[in-house]
Amino acid sequence: MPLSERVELIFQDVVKRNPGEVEFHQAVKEVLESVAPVLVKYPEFAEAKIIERICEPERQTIFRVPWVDDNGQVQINRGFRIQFNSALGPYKGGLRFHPSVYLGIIKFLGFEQIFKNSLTGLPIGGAKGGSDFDPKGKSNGEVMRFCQSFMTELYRIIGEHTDVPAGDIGVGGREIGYLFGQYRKLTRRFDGALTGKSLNWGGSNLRPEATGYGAVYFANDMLSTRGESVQGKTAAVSGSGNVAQYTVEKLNTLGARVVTLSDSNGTIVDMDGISGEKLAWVMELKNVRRGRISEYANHFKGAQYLAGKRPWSVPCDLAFPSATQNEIEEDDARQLVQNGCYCVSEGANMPSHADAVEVFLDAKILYGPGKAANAGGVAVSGLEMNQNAGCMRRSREDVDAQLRTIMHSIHENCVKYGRENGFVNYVKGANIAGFVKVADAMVQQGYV
Ligand code: NDP
Ligand code: 2IT
Repeated sequence: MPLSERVELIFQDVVKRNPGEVEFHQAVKEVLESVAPVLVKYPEFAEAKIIERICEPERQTIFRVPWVDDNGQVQINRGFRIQFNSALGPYKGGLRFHPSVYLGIIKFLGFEQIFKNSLTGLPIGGAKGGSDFDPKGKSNGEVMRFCQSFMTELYRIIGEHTDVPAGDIGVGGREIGYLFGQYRKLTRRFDGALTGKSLNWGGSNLRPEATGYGAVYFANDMLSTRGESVQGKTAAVSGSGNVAQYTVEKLNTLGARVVTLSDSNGTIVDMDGISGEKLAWVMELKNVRRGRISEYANHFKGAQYLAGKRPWSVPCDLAFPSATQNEIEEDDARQLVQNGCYCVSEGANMPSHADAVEVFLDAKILYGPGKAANAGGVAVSGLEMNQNAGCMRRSREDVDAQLRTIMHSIHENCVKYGRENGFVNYVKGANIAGFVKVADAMVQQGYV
């Protein structure tokens, strides 16, 4: 049977075994399409059934999370941890708290994480977890009680050498604090079983900044292949959370002009640029007051609010999708390209729909997929694990230098595996480079 037919059958089996999990199917399809053509070079992968095994999580845990709200009512959420692949190291990946969370979302994120973590060059496997809990509008007390209940199950399956969760959508410094407190109480251990911790109790310098900074470093590396940089360019950023904020900060520092931010209700457009003092205001709005981005347009005259809209109709040179999956659809991608956007660096995980990816690749723009462009976050988490294990802390400068080196080497690997007649297909490059390393490790470790 021709190889592509075999891979297609494996994919059909994945769909059958994981019914309704459309985001997971989307993530698997993209990776299999990239790696299928190179599999002829690696007959040992077929013999060891690497593709079949890599699509099946090593372990999946689903649990009940009961908690009591401020009115004394019992609430019940569902918790997940998908420990997808540990061939390269302990499971590693974030926790997402968002009402849209279900098995298919956590599985797609865990699957992507395998290849992303492999690309960082650090010894970390792939996992993801979370809950359908919605932190929006909840008091600190409610968030704390939820986190404590969540950890009361999770602590059994995590640990510094086993599985090391971190943040993602809806899980930032506050949530990691409550989760770590409960972990420490239940286990009587103070160790690096979570990353994204606060600086004064085991966190790493630059972890909050790492994903956003990394996505900008990756854009700069892509632009350098055309003798350019982000300096002087106009950028559209989506989202207004952790990744978006530090993407804007780094773009400002490097001399770009950021004209948009958004949340799930709409987009703000500020053609003068969301610079220094305005960004500080956004950080206070989102991280302290936990307000909505629409308030920006009331506060800063000259800015506009596009209710219910995404940023992609605003003309830009560079786009940094930093909110959520499938936030760029085919029409959005066409509009971006038509308006002159020629570099997309994904801070979010799988923000471009498969049809949108096709548009970017057909237009031969610089398109950096999430598993490469946003790997800076987990890379600095890996450095946090390393610092915790050695009971030491690296300086901001040291971590930043390592982050740049890691992003640079991810870029080099994408170019190495993704070059096609003078064009770099970063999707293919990231998927193949990430996959081959994990597959080799799986072959060497036997059928487990
Ligand atoms: P935050 O919770 O800090 O911010 C999320 C932002 O995205 C908010 O502005 C939120 O708006 C918006 N958003 C969330 N869901 C949706 C939706 N369904 N539609 C539109 N907007 C939405 O999360 P992060 O910044 O940490 O994460 C953003 C993205 O980056 C995610 O895809 C995440 O997986 C990815 N990522 C994060 C890393 C990290 O280190 N934190 C590392 C690598 C990738 P609203 O307030 O309206 O919900
Ligand atoms: O998607 C991601 O890479 C993250 N949310 C960060 C994971 C981590 O372990 O730091």
